[in-house]
Amino acid sequence: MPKHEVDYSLYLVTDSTPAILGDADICSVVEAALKGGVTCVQYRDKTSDTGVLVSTGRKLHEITKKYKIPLLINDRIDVALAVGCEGVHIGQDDLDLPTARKILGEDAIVGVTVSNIAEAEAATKGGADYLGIGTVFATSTKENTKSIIGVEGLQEILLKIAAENWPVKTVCIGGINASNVSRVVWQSSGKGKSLDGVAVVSAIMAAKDPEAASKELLQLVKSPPAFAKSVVSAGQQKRSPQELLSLVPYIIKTVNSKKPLSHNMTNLVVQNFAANVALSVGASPIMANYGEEAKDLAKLGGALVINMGTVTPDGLTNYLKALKAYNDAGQPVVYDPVGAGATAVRRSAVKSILGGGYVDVLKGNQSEILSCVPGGSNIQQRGVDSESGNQNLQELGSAIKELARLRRHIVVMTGKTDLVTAGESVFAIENGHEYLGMVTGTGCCLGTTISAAIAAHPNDKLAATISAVLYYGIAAELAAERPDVKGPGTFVPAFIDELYNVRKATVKGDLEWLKRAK
Ligand code: 3NM
Ligand code: MG
Repeated sequence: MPKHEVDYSLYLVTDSTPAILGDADICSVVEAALKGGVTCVQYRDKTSDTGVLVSTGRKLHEITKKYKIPLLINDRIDVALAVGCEGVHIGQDDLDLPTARKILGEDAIVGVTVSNIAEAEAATKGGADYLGIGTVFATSTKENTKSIIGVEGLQEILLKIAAENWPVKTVCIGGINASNVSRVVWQSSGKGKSLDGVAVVSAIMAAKDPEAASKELLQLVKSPPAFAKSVVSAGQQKRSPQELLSLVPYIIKTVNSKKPLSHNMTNLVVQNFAANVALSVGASPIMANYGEEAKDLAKLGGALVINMGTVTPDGLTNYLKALKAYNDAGQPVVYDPVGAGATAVRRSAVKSILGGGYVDVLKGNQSEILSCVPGGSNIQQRGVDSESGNQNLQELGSAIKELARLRRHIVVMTGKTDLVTAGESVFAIENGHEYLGMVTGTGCCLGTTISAAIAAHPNDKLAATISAVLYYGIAAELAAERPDVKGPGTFVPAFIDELYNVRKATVKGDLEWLKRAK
């Protein structure tokens, strides 16, 4: 097979250590994997003597040839030459690429491990056929991996390859398994560039049934994750504010009739308030912080709110479990990165959550959202500028658009003007009242309100999110203007009343309140 026709979809890297291979026979495992659909094999053995490497390599090559699948040797050019297989895979600390190419010739496949853009550029320009990009997730398979780059680091490299139009194939490696592979492939792609495949060691080599494991992985590599079907479409983003506004009553009415589950993993301060807001907007709240419950709850057709206001190590583990459960079920998730930039713990939690799954809506105030920009935001770094807050709507709008495009989700940035975008237009909503900023938990409860709306409208999350923001802001105005409201304290119960009243009025067809939309 000419090397440009090689299919990298499911790339098996072998391991001969007892921890992974156990007492299985490497040739039998590889053959089973090939039966299951593995498309490329790398023989990687860091400890055996050269004689063993060559004899095992030859046996493996007999097998891979039967399946017309290329065999590559990790690191050892000499072994590859002795075996006469299709090529090698070299790491950054191995023999350099030009020398490997010179020894093996143009027809050989030479792949290179890279973990950043500079390495990717050097390998591509040096004539690598494919890049093994990693380490994506921490893995016990390889000791001393240099850097854990996450889905974000992987995507950064893929975006560069797309931008430069580099003619190189790509696979990712490190901690890839059946539970994350669809999501990683989907999330890492952007600007028309996707991975050509994934490389795995333990997910196949340590599997009880390597054939079945390979079959499953191959199918997952090629299928989008459950949540991908309801990502905001280009067409949905093109609608005018008027068109979206006309959908608001319908959205509120559907929440009312569907009574969707709003599963809140929220902070200690606002649990009670959030549950009452959920009830007022017509949702059915459950305040469940234990991740194990999420698998069952995700089947109930609701949405999850992850609010990391009082994050703990346990809490983070629970968020990640719940996030995965909702992603697997294709049910929507709102993420509220409370205090995102405030501490190292929170900055790291943001990374874990955004790298650990897909969130449909990211909602926070200006500094929280800017803390979610990979590598940090310019706007924030200028410091004093953040003082001017919402003055700079243009700049903030561009920042959140970029963020929304990168992660293909909706971003809601709250402030005096609330901004909502799915990556194309930025919608600005001016409703609300200063009392919202004077009582705790109103931001968190907006997350709950959005969760109710997107749970009821999973196929139009943009209109649902905008409706929720508008409804929430107007209910706050109506509450604040009531004669019985004298300040933030009396505002809270009035606000809960007005969320309820506005919903009931809408159901009856009374849309007077909506005239306040601005
Ligand atoms: N190379 P598993 S990570 C062989 O980052 C290898 O370059 C890596 O094993 C890199 O699929 C890795 O079991 C091990 O996590 C991957
Ligand atoms: Mg190496």
